Amino acid sequence: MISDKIDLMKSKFNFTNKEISELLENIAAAYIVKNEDRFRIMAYEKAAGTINASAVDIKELWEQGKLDSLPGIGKKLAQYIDELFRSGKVKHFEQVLKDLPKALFEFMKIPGIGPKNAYKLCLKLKINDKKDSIERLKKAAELGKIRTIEGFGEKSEQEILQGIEELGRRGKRLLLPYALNIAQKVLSYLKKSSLIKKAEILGSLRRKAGTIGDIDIAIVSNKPEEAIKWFINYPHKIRLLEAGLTKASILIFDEQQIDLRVVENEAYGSLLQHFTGSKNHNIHLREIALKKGLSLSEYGIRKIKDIRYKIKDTIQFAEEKKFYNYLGMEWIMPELREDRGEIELALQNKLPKLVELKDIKGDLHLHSNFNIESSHDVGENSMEEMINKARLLNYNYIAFSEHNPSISQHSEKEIIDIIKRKKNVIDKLNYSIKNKTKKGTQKLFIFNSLEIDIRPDGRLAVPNKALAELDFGIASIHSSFKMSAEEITKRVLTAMAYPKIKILAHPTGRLLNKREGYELNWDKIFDFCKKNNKFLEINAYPQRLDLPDELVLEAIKNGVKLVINTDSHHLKEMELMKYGVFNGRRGWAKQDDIINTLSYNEIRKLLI
Ligand code: DGT
Ligand code: CA
Ligand code: CA
Ligand code: ZN
Repeated sequence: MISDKIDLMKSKFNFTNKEISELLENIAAAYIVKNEDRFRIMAYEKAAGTINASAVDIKELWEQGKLDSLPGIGKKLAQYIDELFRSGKVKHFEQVLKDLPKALFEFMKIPGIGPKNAYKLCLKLKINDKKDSIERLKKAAELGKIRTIEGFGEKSEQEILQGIEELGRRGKRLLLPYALNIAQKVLSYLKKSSLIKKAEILGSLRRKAGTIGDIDIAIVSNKPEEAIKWFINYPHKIRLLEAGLTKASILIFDEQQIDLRVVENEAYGSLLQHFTGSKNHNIHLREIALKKGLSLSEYGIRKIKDIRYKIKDTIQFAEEKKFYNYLGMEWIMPELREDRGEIELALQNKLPKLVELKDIKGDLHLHSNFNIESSHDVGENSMEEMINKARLLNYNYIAFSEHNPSISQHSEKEIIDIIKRKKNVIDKLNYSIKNKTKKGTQKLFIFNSLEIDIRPDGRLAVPNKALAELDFGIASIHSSFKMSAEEITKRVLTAMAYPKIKILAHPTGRLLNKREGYELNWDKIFDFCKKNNKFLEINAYPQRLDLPDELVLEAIKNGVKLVINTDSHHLKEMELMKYGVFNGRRGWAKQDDIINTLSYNEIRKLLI
């Protein structure tokens, strides 16, 4: 094992998670262009996704010799990453990439352009270099050159222009777990100094948004200048952006910006409020304050009529709660501060009590390594291992929801046989768990489920006879995204009308920083779910967070019940549940909006 050899290694090469993830994605793309084996391509895509969403620094894992603890990183890949940190490059990767234009990998970043089309564009437009490649592509589109390329039309030309625009808007935003990890490290560094009495994460990170622009931190210190000095000496700093008397900004190794504010304890509450945002929440709050003749700032609340204004006249708040109370409202949970109606409710003391991680009693979307032949995207751990993990998480129930066997590679009979075999295995597991569980200890129940592809026409990718073997089914879309909203809505509703299907997984298909979801007619979907007892998933996987929080709120307002699942393909991923809970909270989900807060007996009635 490589882990023995590389113990306590140090590398002079500073590859960030993002860079490694991009490199692996490029390899996957190169393999797609070269029509390589599907499974190999998927392995690279999966690894890239894992690294991108990882809360832990890959370099740190490598230093500790623990690369193989990452989901989706097999032995071969671990060796390549090892080579990368030792020598700054991977010979095999260079081989794979050497005859491909660099511009290809730039074009791939444009939403809606896949590797094959990107490659075609490079060849036909004769764009090779990375530099200016996007501008040149944009020019070509504007001049109507793209529609003349075989396989492209006026419509795709327009889509490319839109995609380029979106790429510009998107910028680089961090996924929540990664940003949280960085912020916590900075926080613990800050807390090491006796100059710093309190420290807290603010901004979008405190609001638990799915992606984070920059990291904001507030501290309390009686010696602000010295505290700032300590901050800007953070070991991972690569550049100082600004340092003043009460604030400073630095860039750290991944080009990530960290903004720091310092106050004395008496004004800490106002500062927290101000820099938690969101901007829209604060704007609305200011309007309300104005009507009361008050003006808000990071220093506190001031009565406007007081023309002899000096800082002294500002009412300071050490506690954030008191700040909200002064405005006649209850304290608002940071996740709610998006100006979606939370201020109105706070004024009436009617904010919802949001769901919490401890309310979650099970996970209904798990992929074990159960051998469903030729299914894509198989999990890495055995059912037994996942069951043990579920016990550690104190769950009452889980569902194994592997992907359906591929219909192109199996006869109906074979598919039915595989599903029957899985049912047998789960029956046995349930039986043995029941016998082994000691009296008085928590029982764990296992549902026999399946994640079933919704085909382009809405039919499910398994025969009805196989469906009959399941406790319930989860439907989801994994291909043929490009349809009109009406078509895709009809497609989804056709699938959900199967009595066995209870859950629609990752309902929009979005991948953060990568692709927008498909649009559905949500009124129709919500209406259907409510009338027919079907449930929409909040997929907790950090790159998905799907349903998005805005839609969680809409779903709940329409009386639709949701389920928060991790979609784990590895033991470790079962710990990602909290990100789904954050996302649910941002969409105002209460405990009774989420079905996997129910007891086993209650949820069983809903699903079977
Ligand atoms: P991000 O960093 O893009 O993920 O989003 P935020 O919400 O963290 O935004 P950021 O870092 O620009 O600012 C942090 C909070 O500070 C923001 O939510 C609202 C508040 N804030 C107070 N004054 C201002 C201001 O003048 N401009 C902006 N943009 N925000 C302000
Ligand atoms: Ca921020
Ligand atoms: Ca900021
Ligand atoms: Zn899945």
